Amino acid sequence: MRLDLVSIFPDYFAPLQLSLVGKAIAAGTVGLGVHDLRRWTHDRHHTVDDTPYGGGAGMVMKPEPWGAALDELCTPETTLVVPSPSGDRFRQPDAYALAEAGHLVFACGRYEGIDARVVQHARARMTVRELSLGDYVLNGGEVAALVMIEAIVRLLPGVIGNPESLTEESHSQGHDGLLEYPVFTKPPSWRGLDVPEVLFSGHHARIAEWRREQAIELTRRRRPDLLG
Ligand code: 6GU
Repeated sequence: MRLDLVSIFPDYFAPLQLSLVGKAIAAGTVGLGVHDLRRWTHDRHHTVDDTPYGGGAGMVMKPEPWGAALDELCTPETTLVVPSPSGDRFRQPDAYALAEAGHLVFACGRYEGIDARVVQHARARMTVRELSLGDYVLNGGEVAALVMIEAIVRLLPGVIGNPESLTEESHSQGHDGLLEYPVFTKPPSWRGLDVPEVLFSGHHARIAEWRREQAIELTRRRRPDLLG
């Protein structure tokens, strides 16, 4: 997979060199390009924003630098991801769908957002997903892009050592969209707290049943919206 990230703060993406995503880049599973939007400005001050038509607080990102950046980086095969608090909610199925793409470009806006004509223009030329992490406001799309990239890249073939761990986790298909059951390791007793007896039984069916009960109970308590 090829990933191109456009931002006025390219340094935000330094952590992508760490851990699992960093290894995927080093191994060539992911090709990464990080681009400073100001490269596509031509004035002396490298201006990327201006006041909003219609008035109101804050600044809006100008369309010209974004248009030039996307013209250079995108093809009709690109999926353009635009992190935005007013986008569709990013969920695990979106991570799976985006992991199938050959080329993702993340357009990370700041201020009150990007002039709406940029997405309008791109929609006629490629697949565009405007995506939000949830119901809170970040200062820009960079941190949201980091979150989405981690969720996507870990699904690529060969990135996670044991692919079975993907099907056993919260929000996965193999777990029926339930939250994950609690997990334990040695020692069997720690600070007066004991690991549930059933996990020592070696009885795989009973363990699976206990884990499913725990997952359903946890989901009912914390995320009833996930239950049918
Ligand atoms: Cl994707 N962007 C910003 N700026 N704020 C957010 C968000 C995205 N998702 C939740 N809040």
